[in-house]
Amino acid sequence: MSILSPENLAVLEKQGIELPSWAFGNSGTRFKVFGTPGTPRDPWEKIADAAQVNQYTALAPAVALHIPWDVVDSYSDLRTYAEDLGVALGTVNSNTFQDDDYKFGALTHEDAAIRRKAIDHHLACIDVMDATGSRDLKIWLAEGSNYPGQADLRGRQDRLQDSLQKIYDRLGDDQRLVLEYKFFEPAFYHTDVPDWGTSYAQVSALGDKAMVCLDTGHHAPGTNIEFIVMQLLRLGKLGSFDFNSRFYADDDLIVGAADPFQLFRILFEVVRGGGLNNPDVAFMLDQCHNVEDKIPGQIRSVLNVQEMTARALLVDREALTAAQKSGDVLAANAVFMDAFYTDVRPALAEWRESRGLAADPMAAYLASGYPQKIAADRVGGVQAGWGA
Ligand code: PSV
Ligand code: MN
Ligand code: MN
Repeated sequence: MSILSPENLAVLEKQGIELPSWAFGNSGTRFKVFGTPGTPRDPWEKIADAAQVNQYTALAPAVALHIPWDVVDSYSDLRTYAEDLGVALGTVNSNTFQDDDYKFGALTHEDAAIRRKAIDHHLACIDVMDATGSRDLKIWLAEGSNYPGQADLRGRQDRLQDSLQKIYDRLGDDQRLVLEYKFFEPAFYHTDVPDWGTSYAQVSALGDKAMVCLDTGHHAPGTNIEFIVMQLLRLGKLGSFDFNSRFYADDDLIVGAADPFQLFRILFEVVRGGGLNNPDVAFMLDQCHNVEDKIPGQIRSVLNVQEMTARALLVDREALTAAQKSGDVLAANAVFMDAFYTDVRPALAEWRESRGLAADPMAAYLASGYPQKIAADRVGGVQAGWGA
């Protein structure tokens, strides 16, 4: 008998993780961008590659777009193209960090004309969402200051609220705004949305259609991220995850690669807090593949999330609660660790086969001929966007 119960398999079957279009482009550090043969040359090819990930894993039913990195003439054509390949167009990410006008801020800028330009960009993103059928507008702001005294911290917070309100007011009934926080970078002294508390305060003032986006790589080292997950779920304001992993800063490495136990702890709080397969909580990746191939990198990522979700589902919640209530510290910890140390990979492979999928999605993709085909067909792949 499988170690995964029919109930747990039914939960896993519903899991969907949105892929970032930019994961399929070339990316790198400020030192060098290494190209990969077969890198997509346009948004259409990024979506075709994302569909491969879904084809072999049945885990990645949507692709997030980034505007203007993914600008096309017709978003409804792009939507049809994606749907024909079995994926939906997901979150639309705005970009106010690559324009000279935004050197000293966008939604927080002192100059009303620059704020207006940044607001209009977000309204244009919502137009894109109308055409793609996307629900979420994700806002990450590269705004802040480098030197004490450089900026009016309070004034910027007030202007941010005002700008966000104007964007929020344009959302359709079924659309949402998710505000992503990050504690540093590109600014180094202060950041205008540095933490979950600031994001929570800002989105709470907007209304029910505004939520917090938690990017796992956007916290100071040592932060207890699962506590934040618990708190945001408790408050009903966890709108989405950007999953990735990090050793040092915002490394954007494959989720679960740097600290699998942290991913387990996060997913346990998701399960415990009712966030799994909850339509209000979007699971997304936000990663870049600098040295590894992109499609296999995304396959590895979604499988990591699936494996760790399966382990989180294995926690014996009854035994855990009993140990917690009786103050049995070591028994409680043992129940938790037992699930973490359980290797679910053979059971997942067997289950995949029972659903007509390859037991080993990575091997199946590598044997499919697709990597060779795109390497031969595509010349001059694009950068992910950061260097663009
Ligand atoms: C920058 O840190 C960032 O990685 C944010 O996490 C966004 O989600 C992403 O870029 C795309 O704009
Ligand atoms: Mn992110
Ligand atoms: Mn980031």
